[in-house]
Amino acid sequence: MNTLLPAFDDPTDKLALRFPDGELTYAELAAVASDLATRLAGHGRVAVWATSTLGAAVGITAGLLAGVPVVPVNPKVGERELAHVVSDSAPELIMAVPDVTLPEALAGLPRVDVVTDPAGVTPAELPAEPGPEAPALVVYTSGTTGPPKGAVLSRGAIAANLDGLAEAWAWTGDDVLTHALPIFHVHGLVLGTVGPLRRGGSLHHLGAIDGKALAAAVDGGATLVFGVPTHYHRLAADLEADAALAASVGRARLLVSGSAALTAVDHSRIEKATGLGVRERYGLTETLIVTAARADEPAEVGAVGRPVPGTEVRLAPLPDAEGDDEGLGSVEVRGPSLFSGYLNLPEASVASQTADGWFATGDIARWTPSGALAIVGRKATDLIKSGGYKIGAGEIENALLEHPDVAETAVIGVPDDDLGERIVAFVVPVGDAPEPKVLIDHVASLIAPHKRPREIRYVESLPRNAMGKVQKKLLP
Ligand code: MLC
Ligand code: AMP
Repeated sequence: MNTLLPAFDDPTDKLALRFPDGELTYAELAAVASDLATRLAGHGRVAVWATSTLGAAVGITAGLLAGVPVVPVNPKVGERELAHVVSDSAPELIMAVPDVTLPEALAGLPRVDVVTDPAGVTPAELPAEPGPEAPALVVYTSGTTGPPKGAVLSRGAIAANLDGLAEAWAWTGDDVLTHALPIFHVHGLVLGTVGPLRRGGSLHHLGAIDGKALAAAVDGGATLVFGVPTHYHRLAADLEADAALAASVGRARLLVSGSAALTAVDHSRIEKATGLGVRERYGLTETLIVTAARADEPAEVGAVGRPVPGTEVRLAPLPDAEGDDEGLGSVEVRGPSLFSGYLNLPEASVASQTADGWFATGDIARWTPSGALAIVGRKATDLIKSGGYKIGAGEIENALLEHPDVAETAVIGVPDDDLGERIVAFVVPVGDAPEPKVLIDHVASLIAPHKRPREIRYVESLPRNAMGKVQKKLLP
């Protein structure tokens, strides 16, 4: 039996994956993915060009069935970041759909075309499944400094987390999940793609967030909706403008938000439009999902639910806790869903743990009277969450400093109704200030478009303390 994806032992004609470019039943997916898996077996790590397409999802499924760790690559990633991901993860091949042109940095890798047409493909025998400690995925995530780190997620961690969430959300093989999340990060990949496949249910990927498409998906049988707060913010506007769409979405069983904080305003807009209270869940790439609001309890605005079954959460006292901060602590996590470490970074892996072996998230929270966790902030000012993406200020500053017109820069996140935080770069130009778009495009092409500043503010100097360190708190 495949312990990670048991539905592939005896695949049925039930729908497994539907993307804007095509769909496959379990029997069809088992055929194309097992055929591909035979070509992956025995490799160290394999990469997938992770567009929001059926082909990318087939590639990921094939890697998991082959027991070979998969590195999902953000297809929008810029040249500098891509070069880092490729050299750090050293994939032995790249899977992509046949008609796509891959960037230069991937040209040296053997390319394996992902076939999504099951016609004429016979299911192949799968290689022996590795144990639960074997790596399943390497997902790149930003830190405060340096390039993104590859978090290694084991098969057992993924299985344990998805089973805990299944308990919290009564998530079964009868559920049809719908979302518009990218499938190269934990949210859209582990929860949003491996999740339904582990349950033996269906995924209906929307491609992009849009109220009409979501309403149609729910009308077509979707029961469960996942999204980042920016998705719900945009959805709220669509649903307020069209009562029929709102009524359709309201027929879903459960709306779930995560990856960043959902504002109370958007929570109530969605509830008013659909009659459904959005359940929040909280997690990190390194820990997978830590807490989740349960389906059988009412949604609690501003709280992210209870620990996922199997996961332990504690709040460590803050060093400078004051009277006002009573009850606040930094979130630490222990349990079977934790990552196995950062690829090639043993010191950073050790540094992420407390002396007694808990993972220190860097988030600050308190318990609510009902026993749920409420996230109130994070320790690092140099981490920005924009649109649900975690972005290190240092990555952007380094990219900007590579531009000849930039003498000094400091990057911060400022509150934004749509993105949660908006990236703003304060720049001291070398001479005449270039058009902001020049610097914005420079960052987008070097690292990734979602890491580009939305705004450049030119200043004559940056506020610094006596040691010469930039005082970001003094930036407007
Ligand atoms: C814009 N674009 C550019 C550009 N400006 N491309 C190149 N150069 C430029 N200068 C492109 C973008 O790539 C994008 O393409 C399109 O134009 C619109 O850009 P955008 O405005 O930046 O996108 P936006 O609509 O703001 O994105 C919002 C969003 C996105 C919500 C869709 O932020 C998103 O997908 N967020 C999900 C993040 C996520 O999954 N996080 C989970 C992390 S795991 P295109 O084609 O992309 O539209 C985690 C753990 C947990 O956190 O708990 O879950
Ligand atoms: P990532 O590294 O992309 O996995 O992002 C993890 C971070 O996202 C966490 O440390 C939190 O700061 C944030 N996060 C995830 N879910 C939530 C949530 N529901 N509410 C607030 N913050 C969240």
